[in-house]
Amino acid sequence: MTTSNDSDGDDPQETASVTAGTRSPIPSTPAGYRSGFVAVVGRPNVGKSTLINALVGTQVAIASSRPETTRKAIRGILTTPRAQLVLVDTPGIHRPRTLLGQRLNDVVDESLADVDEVAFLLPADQEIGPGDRMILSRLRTAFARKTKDGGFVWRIPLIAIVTKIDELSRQHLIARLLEIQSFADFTEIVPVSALKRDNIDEVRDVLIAHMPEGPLMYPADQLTEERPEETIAELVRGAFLEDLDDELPHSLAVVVDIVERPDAEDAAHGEKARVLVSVYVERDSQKPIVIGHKAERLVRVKRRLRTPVNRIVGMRSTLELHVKVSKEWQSDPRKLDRLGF
Ligand SMILES: Nc1nc2c(ncn2[C@@H]2O[C@H](COP(=O)(O)OP(=O)(O)OP(=O)(O)O)[C@@H](O)[C@H]2O)c(=O)[nH]1
Ligand SMILES: [Mg+2]
Repeated sequence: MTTSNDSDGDDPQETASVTAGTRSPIPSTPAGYRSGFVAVVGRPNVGKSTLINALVGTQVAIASSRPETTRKAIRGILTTPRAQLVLVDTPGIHRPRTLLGQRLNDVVDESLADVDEVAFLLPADQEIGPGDRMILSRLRTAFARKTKDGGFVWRIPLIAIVTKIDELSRQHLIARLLEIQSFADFTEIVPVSALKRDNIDEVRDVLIAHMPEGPLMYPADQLTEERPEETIAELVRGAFLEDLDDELPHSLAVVVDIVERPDAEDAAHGEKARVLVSVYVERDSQKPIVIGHKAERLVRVKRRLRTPVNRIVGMRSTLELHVKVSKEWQSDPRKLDRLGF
């Protein structure tokens, strides 16, 4: 076990901040500026969070190889000299099996209200399936108007983004693009590989081109709309997702209980902020797995998160992880409420 160098960030560089506490003022908006909200929707695991992170240029949303990673409508903010896009990450749309799944679907419905544009993600390496047809019909209900001849017109632009194009050959990609073109009357279709950063700029430009004119809503250096507590909770959950295998990740819920900053004088004497985090599992038997042999998993997660947590808090911080059991929280409405779902 390596416990050395777990000293919670002694490098002052680590506190250099892009997301730290103080925000710049919002400057006046240039003429012709475009701005608005983009809902990013699609089946679980199609690459929504990965694409948003690639567009924003930093990790605002956690991504993992497991379906149903995203549980909250995280908003990533992309600001360019021409436009500001607020990218609303959504949980993958699926048929719910648990109360948690049902609430995740409600999150999607809420995040669809009031957007200016929809990005519908379809993976290049899979055929269009019933999940995609269900999403399309929900989008029609929310965003389409019936025409006299029985067809539909979209009230807002619907952009198809074909993800994971690194997974297949050019020839197969062309066939997939044609299939997607006949699937729905998309405003535009853009292929991308977020993983290889292939065509990211094109995705950005297409999303901007279809945005209405509007003012800057956030300072140019703000990358997410989450409170620091929420961002840290997601980072902690993401670190455990990476570190754990199999079913356990679905049982995890993370809440930041408090971020305690020292006053100016104590901070000047080198006192760190304290970040108290509760990590909930569903059963007693899961607790030792999350903690790890001789607490090595906790140590590993803390070490991995030291720099990002320091950045978010805006100063050197001690991350305290407390693993607790909240029996069957995924199907208990009161517990779901308390955990913020
Ligand atoms: N090959 C390849 N894999 C990708 C690409 N984009 C995302 N992935 C992988 O696909 C998996 C799912 O990515 P996420 O971004 O978490 O997907 P999501 O749509 O947000 O998933 P949910 O939140 O569960 O709905 C991860 O293992 C990613 O690394 C890509 O461009 N190419
Ligand atoms: Mg996601």
